[in-house]
Amino acid sequence: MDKLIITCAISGAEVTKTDNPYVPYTVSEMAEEAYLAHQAGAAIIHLHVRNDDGTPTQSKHRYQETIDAIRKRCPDVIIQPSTGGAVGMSRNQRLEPTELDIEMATLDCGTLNFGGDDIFVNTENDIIYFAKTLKERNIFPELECFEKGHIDSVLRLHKKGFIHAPLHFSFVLGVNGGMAGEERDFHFLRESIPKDATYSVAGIGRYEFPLAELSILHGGHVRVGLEDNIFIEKGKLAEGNQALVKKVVELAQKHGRPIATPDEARVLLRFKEMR
Ligand code: KMH
Ligand code: ZN
Repeated sequence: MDKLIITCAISGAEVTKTDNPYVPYTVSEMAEEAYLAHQAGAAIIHLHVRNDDGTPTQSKHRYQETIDAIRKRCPDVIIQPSTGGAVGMSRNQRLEPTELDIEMATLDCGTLNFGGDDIFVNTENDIIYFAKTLKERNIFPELECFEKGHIDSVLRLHKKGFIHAPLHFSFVLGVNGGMAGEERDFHFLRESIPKDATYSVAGIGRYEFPLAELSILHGGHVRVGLEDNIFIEKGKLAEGNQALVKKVVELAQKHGRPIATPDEARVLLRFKEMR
């Protein structure tokens, strides 16, 4: 089995310090959380940025400041800005960080309810537009799929030439409005993608570690972080992103799966083969 690529989603756009005081807002908090996660074994930092008051922003200036601060602390880590942003943001707002010198970003592959009255909108034209923009800017997309229909959309758009190989999926499971993260859901999704595609799994809330372990066992990769889950165990808040990454590393050790460095992750995901 390949080495395990761990992504840490350090901040997200929705979770707040009221939920967990370790959620980073400021540039220096972001850099510290990214550094600690990387030290523990994260090869990729999935990044949303915030204003100092915690409100989400897709400002390319704020991303640049944050990326510079992270690169100062851990120059080799892969930084993966979000193009999902927060619910309600426009296409152009969401794409702002792709104007920067980055090697990877998310590409959200379908619309879904997002709890309460929220809808996370990703129309087919949005997906095509985002895919085209990332391709033109030579940015490697991680294909965020919140349910099986999103995978089907990716495969159709790939066939039509809008989404290009190498295909690297992220199954984000357990969002209120998306697919749950039970074991059968995981198997259904991993069996639905092409044999030469890679995938990572992000379990929301209580699904985080059970899905991480399944993915470790079946050759997939793993995303954890305060964006997805604020607890280290039932009822106990995680004391930062590092604790969540460490727990995945322990699971990987238990199952004999070594951890990939950022450079090994670049090779495993085939960054150089973008075509
Ligand atoms: N914050 C969510 C609305 C992504 O980063 O690409 C979208 C999200 C997905 O987190
Ligand atoms: Zn995100």
